[in-house]
Amino acid sequence: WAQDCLVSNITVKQDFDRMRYQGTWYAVAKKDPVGLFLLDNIVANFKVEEDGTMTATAMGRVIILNNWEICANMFGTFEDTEDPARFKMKYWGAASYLQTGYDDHWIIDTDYDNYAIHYSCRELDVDGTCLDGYSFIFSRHPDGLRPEDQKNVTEKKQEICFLGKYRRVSHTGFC
Ligand code: ODT
Repeated sequence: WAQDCLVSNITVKQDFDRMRYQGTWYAVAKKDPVGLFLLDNIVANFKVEEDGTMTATAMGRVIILNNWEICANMFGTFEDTEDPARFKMKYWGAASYLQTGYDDHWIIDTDYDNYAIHYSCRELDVDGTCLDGYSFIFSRHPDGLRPEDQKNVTEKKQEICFLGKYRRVSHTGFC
C-alpha cells in the first residue's frame, strides 16, 4: 500500500452516527493550520438539534490582537453532504474579534465512547494533497486517550498524512 496523500483518497468513518457523537470531547492533540487559532484547553460539545442539524460549541485558549490571552467561546453549525461523516462547518465566535470561517469537517474515525479523529483540509495543493489543513484528536476522557486506542489513532494520523505533525493539547484549567 503506497501512500499517495491525496485528499480525495482519504476515507472517513462509515455510517457516522451523529446522535452517538453528541456530548463533550476533549482535544488531546492538534495539527495546526497556517495561522493557528485555538491553542490549548480545547473542549468541544456536539449536539443534534430537533431538526437533525449537528451543532457544536467549543472553548479554547487563544491569543488575540495585542497578545491578549483569552478563553474563546466558539459556535459551529454543520452542513450535511452526501457522506454522513463529511460536513461543512460554519463557525464564529461569541465576540466579534474571534475567528469566523467555513471549513471542511470530516470525522475520520471514532468509537463514540473514547476517541475521535477529526480532519479538515483548507487548501488543496495542485497535486491533490493538502497544502493547509488541521486535525484534532479528541477523547471522551479529560486525561487523554486510553492506551488501547493509541495504535489505531496513530494509524489514522498516518492515513491522513499528518503523522508527526501533531502537538499535545494541554488542559490546565484555563478555560
Ligand atoms: O484552531 C485552529 O487553528 C483551527 C480553527 C478551529 C476552528 C474552531 C471552530 C470551532 C467552532 C465550534 C465547533 C466545534 C467543534 C469542533 C470540532 C473540531 C474542530 C473544528
